[in-house]
Amino acid sequence: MSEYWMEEMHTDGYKVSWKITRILNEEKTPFQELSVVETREWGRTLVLDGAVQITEKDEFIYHEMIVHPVMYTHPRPEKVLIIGGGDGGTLREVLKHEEVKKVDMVEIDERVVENSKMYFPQLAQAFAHPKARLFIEDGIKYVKETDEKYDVIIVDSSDPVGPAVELFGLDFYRNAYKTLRDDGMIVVQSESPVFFQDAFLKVQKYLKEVFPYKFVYLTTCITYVSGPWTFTIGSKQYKPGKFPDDKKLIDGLKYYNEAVHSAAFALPNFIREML
Ligand code: AG3
Repeated sequence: MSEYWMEEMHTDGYKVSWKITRILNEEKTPFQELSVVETREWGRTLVLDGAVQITEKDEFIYHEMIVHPVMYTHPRPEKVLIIGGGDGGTLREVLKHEEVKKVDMVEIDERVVENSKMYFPQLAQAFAHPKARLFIEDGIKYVKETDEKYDVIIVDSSDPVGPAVELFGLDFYRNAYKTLRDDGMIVVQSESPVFFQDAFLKVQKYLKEVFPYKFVYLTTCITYVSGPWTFTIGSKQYKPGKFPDDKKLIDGLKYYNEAVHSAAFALPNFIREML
């Protein structure tokens, strides 16, 4: 029987191969190329424009780490906006916080949501939650035009190619600032500081320009094959260094805990020097 391998390019000189046991769907959406494949090592996997976004086996790391540090830092994150995140994983984690009253999610590509409902029901079930509202719309336009104000904005974008380019831009962060309450916080996935150094540096520069406080933290998203993966927080008031004394950790998380929270903000020298 022949073997099928999928290749993912990281740079012109570095790629990773994945053994595929089944192709479940391949389509061209109005915004990007989308495929869902069954991989030998990581289970079901969603790929957008050639870059792995989630695998069944390790999506919990990225989703817990993009959500919980900021949600535990803000004392009352009642109203949350998610930009992107069409698979539903970020929404699932946000809804674990009981103080949340309302989550609006703005995803540009309806096909990502539909594919998630079909192939990743354990993530997409979050869309049915009564506190969640989904808008199929451009997140750039949404923050520019909305009069709503949020406590927390989470930007769960893909790499800065295709539909995500402007989510790494100064105008977007300015509009996000305006869309936050006076003590609001934003967290953005800010890429690998090794493979996507330009994007990482751009996020640092712009968030510093727009927000009084900025913090970088790290995790290891195994299947982004990156070593450290970064998230960056822009904050109007609160500082995230340590897990708050007056909150209780959610039961059943697989990655995040009080110690991981503090440890994530420890940066190696080569990253510190980039800030
Ligand atoms: N968003 C970030 C994906 C970055 C992947 N990059 C890569 N493999 N080069 C993931 C969305 C999950 N909700």
